[in-house]
Amino acid sequence: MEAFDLIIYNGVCITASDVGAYDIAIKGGKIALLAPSESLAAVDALRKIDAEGAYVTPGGVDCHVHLQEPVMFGKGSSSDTFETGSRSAIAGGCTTIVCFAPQQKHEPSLLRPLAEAHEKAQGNTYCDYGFHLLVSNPTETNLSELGRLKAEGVTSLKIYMTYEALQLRDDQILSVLHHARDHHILTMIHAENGDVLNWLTAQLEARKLFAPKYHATSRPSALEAEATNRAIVLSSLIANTPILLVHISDPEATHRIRQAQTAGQPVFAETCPQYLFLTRKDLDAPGFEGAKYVCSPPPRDEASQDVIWEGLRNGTFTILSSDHCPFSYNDSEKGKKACITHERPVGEFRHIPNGIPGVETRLPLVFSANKIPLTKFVEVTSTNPAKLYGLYPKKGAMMPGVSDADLVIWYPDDKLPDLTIRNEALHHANDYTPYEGIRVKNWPRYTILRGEVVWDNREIVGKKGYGQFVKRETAVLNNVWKVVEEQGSFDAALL
Ligand code: DUC
Ligand code: ZN
Ligand code: ZN
Repeated sequence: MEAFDLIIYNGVCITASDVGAYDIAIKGGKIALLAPSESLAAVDALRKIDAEGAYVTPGGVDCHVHLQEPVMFGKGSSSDTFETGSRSAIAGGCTTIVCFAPQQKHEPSLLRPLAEAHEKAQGNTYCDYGFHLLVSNPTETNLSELGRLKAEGVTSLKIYMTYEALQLRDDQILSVLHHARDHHILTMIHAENGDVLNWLTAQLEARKLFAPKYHATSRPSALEAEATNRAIVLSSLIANTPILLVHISDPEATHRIRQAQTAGQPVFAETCPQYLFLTRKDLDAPGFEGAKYVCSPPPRDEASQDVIWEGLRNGTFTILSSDHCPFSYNDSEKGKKACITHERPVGEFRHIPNGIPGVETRLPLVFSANKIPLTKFVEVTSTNPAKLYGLYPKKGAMMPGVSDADLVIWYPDDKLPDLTIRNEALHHANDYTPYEGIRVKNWPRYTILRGEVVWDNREIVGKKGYGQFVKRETAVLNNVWKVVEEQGSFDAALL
């Protein structure tokens, strides 16, 4: 019998802390061994892959993915199912996604949305997956279910400060943070001031300004900065409760987050490729085309992109996720064009479904940009998400005997295929990508999930249903929950 299932030799491994030439042996879906380069080339294995000098990284971990959710973000519903979204993930080197189990405003339970999300995903995914609970009805009864959620491997939840279907008041936010703290559950916060944006939207509409570009006008930076600051202040009242501010786009918000981190508050932050590669000028495309870039918060300007890159380099941003939330452009029933009517040929920006696809392009775009060191690239796209969401070191690492054999082998420089992003070459169900025509410098050549090659030279070879639900533990990043245990309670903080 062969000693190993798979050996990858002649590669250069990159982790969040190191770059080095190592061969990798895989057995039973786990990393079994790392050994000096070429030392395993002659060892028996069921399969061997010559990395030909290319980089090998841990599989991508994308913890912000919307799939098969009800209508919540404008008029429209997602074009991707768990099947197509997770297929797109592996084609872009992502081996684990964490999606949302959305609670509707009227729902009297958190466990039911979780059961429904399981039903949709079970047997349908190409990559491993987990769930965050999206909490929109935070009654005491509902929040008393957090302990059950945690036991089921759901150790994070998301709340919103905007969207009619989801927006919480400040007192509700405090209740969520308080309960989440007791159960060591991480709270993700979508920080935009919903009341202000509703008012601005009404002002724009009164002036008959309906085109897609006014989406950005209705959601100015100040609105994100204010809500970010409010979220930080509210969380400071619930001592040591960690929060994660998701999809940050704005320099002022970034600055406020950095300030809180410097003061020792357990504030984490996420950004996304749309705030590094798109700007609000994209929303200004002729006619209705700008709708292809409508997401929230909206892309800002070039100067903001520089601040966001800087925030990745200096550690303000803990993770970089896709916020994959695709709506087809030409679909006039449930896509972007659902808001076009006879009277409004450029649609109505308030109804354009908010969201863009990105789970497949996230790693190639950021890997290629040359703006952060490769170790930082691995840290923010794989290792830190795994640590923050309780997946580490099973995911996001290459620890022999411990980590799942989830890996990406990139192309060696002399074997690069055509690397211009084209929607027709992507694997989601969406009819466009906002990154059409961008040339990237590399792309995952092989994606390996628990020792199985699932993406091989531009071909999906994995099987639907191979993806497994991953029960998550609590966050280990910065020892956040240890601090909560050691430094006392909510009541002590008030006194
Ligand atoms: N932002 C988006 O663009 N889409 C989904 C939800 C969100 O917060
Ligand atoms: Zn959000
Ligand atoms: Zn989102």
